[in-house]
Amino acid sequence: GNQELFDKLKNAIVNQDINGCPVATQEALDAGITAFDIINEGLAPGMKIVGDNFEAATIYLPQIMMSAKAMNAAMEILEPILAEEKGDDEGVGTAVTFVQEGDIHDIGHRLVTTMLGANGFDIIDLGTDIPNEDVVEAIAKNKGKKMILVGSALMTTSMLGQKDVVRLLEEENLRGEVKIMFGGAPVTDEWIEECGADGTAENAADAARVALKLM
Ligand code: HCB
Repeated sequence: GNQELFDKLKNAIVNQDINGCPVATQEALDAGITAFDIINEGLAPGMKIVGDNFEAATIYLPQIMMSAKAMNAAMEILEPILAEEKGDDEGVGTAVTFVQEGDIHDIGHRLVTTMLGANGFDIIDLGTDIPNEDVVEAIAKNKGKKMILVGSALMTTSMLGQKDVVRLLEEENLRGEVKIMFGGAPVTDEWIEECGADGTAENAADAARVALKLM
C-alpha cells in the first residue's frame, strides 16, 4: 500500500540511496501518489531522521551530503510536476525566496519554494548564500507587485542577517511593499518578533498556509 511506498522513500533518504531515491519516487508517482504527499509523507520525514541522526552524532557530514543528493534527485522529478499541478486562478502573488548570506543549506529552502509554487505563487528564487543587498534589489525591482519575501537560515550565525534585511528594507522605504516570512531550524517566534517580520512556519506545507494567510 501507500505506507509501504512512503517507507521506501524515507529509507532511500536515510540510507543515502542516490540512485534508489528517484526510482522510488517514480514508483510512487506511478502508483498514483501526488508529488505533494511524496514530499510530505516520504522524503521530508526521511530528512528529519537524517537531521536527528546527525545531531545524535550517529552519522557525519559525508553521509548527510549523500542524503541531500538523494533528496535533490527526487526533487528533479517532482518540481516540474508540482509546477504543472499549480492552478493558475487569479494568482495569489509573488514569492521572493532566498537563503541568507553565508548559508548554503538549500533543502528546506527548495521544499518551501516548491510548495509555494504549487500553491499558486509566482516564484522568484534568488538561491542560497544571498547578500542582503541583492534581496533588497529584488524587492525594489518588483515594487508594486503583491509580494512576500521568504527567507531561510539554518545556522544561528546566518539567522542574524534576517534582522538586517528587514532593517535595510525599512531604510530603503520598501518594508511596506512586502510581507516577510522567515524560517529554518533556529528561527523562533521570539526571533520573528525581534526582526519585525510577519510570520514563520514549521515546515513547507505550513509555510504555504502561512504565506497565503499573510497575502
Ligand atoms: Co549543516 N548544519 N552545516 N549541512 N546541517 C546544521 C544546520 C546544524 C544545525 C547541525 C548541528 O551542528 N547541529 C549546524 C548549524 C549550527 C548552528 O548554527 N546552530 C550545521 C553546520 C554547522 C554546518 C556546517 C558549518 C558544517 C561544517 O562544514 N563544519 C556547514 C555549513 C555550510 C554553510 O552553509 N556555509 C554545513 C553543511 C551541511 C551539508 C552541506 C552537509 C548539508 C546541507 C546540504 C544541502 O542543503 N544541500 C547539511 C545539512 C543537511 C544539515 C542538517 C543535518 C539538516 C538540514 C536540513 O536539510 N533539514 C542540519 C541539522 C538540522 O537542521 N537539524 C545541519 C531538512 C529540511 C527539510 O529542514 O529546517 O531546512 P529545514 O527546512 C524546513 C523548515 O525549517 C521550514 O520548512 C522546511 C521544510 O520542511 N522552513 C521555512 C525552511 N525555510 C523556511 C522559510 C520560511 O519562510 C518558512 C519556513
